[in-house]
Amino acid sequence: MTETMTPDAQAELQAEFDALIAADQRIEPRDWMPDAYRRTLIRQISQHAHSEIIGMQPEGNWITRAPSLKRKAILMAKVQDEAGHGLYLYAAAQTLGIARDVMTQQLIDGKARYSSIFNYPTPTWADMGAIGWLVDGAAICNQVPLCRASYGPYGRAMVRICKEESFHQRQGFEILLTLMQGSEAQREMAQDAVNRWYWPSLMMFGPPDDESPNSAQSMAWKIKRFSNDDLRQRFIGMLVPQAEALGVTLPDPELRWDEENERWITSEIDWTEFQEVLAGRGPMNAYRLQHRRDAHEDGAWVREAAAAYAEKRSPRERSETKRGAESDREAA
Ligand code: BYC
Repeated sequence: MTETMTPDAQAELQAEFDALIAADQRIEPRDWMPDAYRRTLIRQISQHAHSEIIGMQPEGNWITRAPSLKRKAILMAKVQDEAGHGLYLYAAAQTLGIARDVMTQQLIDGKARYSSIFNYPTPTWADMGAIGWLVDGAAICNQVPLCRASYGPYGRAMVRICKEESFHQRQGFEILLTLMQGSEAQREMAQDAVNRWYWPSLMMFGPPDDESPNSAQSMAWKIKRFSNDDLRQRFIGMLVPQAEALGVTLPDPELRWDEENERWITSEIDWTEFQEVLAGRGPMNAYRLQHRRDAHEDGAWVREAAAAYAEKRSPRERSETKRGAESDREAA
């Protein structure tokens, strides 16, 4: 549409868009938006959706082995929440004109990114605690500002997601607290999990600011509100007192507060490891993708059956379902 417009009409639309962003108003799916803004949102939201879906795997690994019925019920509910987050996010991306099938195909073909953090293994029960505390904790830090993202459907999806993430973070903290109050072996298991997840959780915020090609533009468009390094700093500040309360040690001997510059000093993050994971060479990349592909293939009959069922229903039944869905939306 943009290509066939006169330069004046295009400039007017761009000015309206710029004014909405400057006034901190929301851009909605019906509004005109620059192609690059649309592409950036599709990139970020689809990556985020894929992260939630792949992120079900490391914890899914422990559902059958949770130490009690209560722990199992909580873990199942958490993993289901993650599926739900993936669905809201795919739906938000769809409002930008990309089909769900296309995004799914990009993921299973190994052409889409998803968060680096989910390419690490979960060998012990304490990993469930460390994921909740550190991974969901980092997610909250990163995602609370996204509730104010300039694109309406993304910001609104994030509000609900953040509420659930904060519950997830507390359940992880509580798993670690229980282990830390247990036997020597349990305390060691908790500390070992924290040692393994701490650095990858810091990498979740993305590369350092001076190596982050997308940050400046995403911040100008008010999609991102804070830089990768600022959020990482905020996250460390959140962890330090919580680690103390838990009785675990954060595995960084250099970690200290620099009073003068009001920043946390840390050891250098191993960015080579991060790049290796992004290139598909992390400890679990191949496994995670294969597992997702297998699940997609195993689920083919469900998709076919749902499509055949929808096809078989009379036009009247179909329009009733549609009317019902519309009134549900209005009620919401
Ligand atoms: N992993 O210019 P930059 C969850 C890529 S799931 C992989 O800074 P941007 C949960 C980046 O995409 C939560 N790739 O990018 C689920 C870019 O590559 P492309 C997941 C990364 O977009 C289950 C390149 O590096 N959260 O909470 O400005 C259980 C340069 O980076 C990563 C989200 O998705 C990474 N860690 O900033 C438990 C949050 N970091 O696309 C919990 C939404 C960077 O140019 N996303 N890259 O090829 C964001 O906030 C931003 O996209 C990022 C990156 C901060 C991640």
